[in-house]
Amino acid sequence: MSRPDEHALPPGQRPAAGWPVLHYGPVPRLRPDTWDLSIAGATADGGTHTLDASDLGRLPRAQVVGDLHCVTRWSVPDCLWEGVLARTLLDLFPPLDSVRDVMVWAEYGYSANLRLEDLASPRAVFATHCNGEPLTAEHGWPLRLVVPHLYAWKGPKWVRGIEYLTEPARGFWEKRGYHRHADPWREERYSYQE
Ligand SMILES: Nc1nc2c(c(=O)[nH]1)N[C@H]1C(S)=C(S)[C@@H](COP(=O)(O)O)O[C@H]1N2
Ligand SMILES: [Mo]
Repeated sequence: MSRPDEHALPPGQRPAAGWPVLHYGPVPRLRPDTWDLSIAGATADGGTHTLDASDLGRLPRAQVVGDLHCVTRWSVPDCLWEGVLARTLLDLFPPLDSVRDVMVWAEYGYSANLRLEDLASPRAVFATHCNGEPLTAEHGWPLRLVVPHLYAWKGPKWVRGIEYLTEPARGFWEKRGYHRHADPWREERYSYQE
């Protein structure tokens, strides 16, 4: 299929048919009464900050357009994500100046490590909606991270926490042979390329 109006995809990627659902393990059941988001680790004030759904709902919202690039070689181009910019949370609950690395945690212990600068990029968004609709459970409701300039495994679905790290660490897939940085334009797929 030719898609002349499509912007270029990273090398080795092709457009998906529709929007695939892909994750390890089961879809977690949402417990709205106990759901929260914690910002922990090496925070500037030394505290752990916990936001419940209504706290999150009061934060400024934004829309960003960005692709999903799965390392298994499908991409979903030009999704309109809506939610809270990662930048907003980093500004409200900043890390110590020395922090360079972050772990984003999700239900069932899924995690992804990111450079702080990648999470701080202007299009990194903790999304609640896509293309005008609330995320479905399968796609990460009530909150998923999207970092459009990295492979999609860096965007946990069902996010529960942001941890500021004092030294680099590896998340779920990064421990299982995937790249710690995961720039799709450089095809940073596997850890042996590091
Ligand atoms: N919690 C969690 N988030 C996850 C994953 C996972 O296994 N668990 N898989 C990642 C991978 S590899 C991809 S490609 C995208 C897929 O998102 P989608 O199912 O909304 O298309 O979710 C990412 N986020
Ligand atoms: Mo993926």
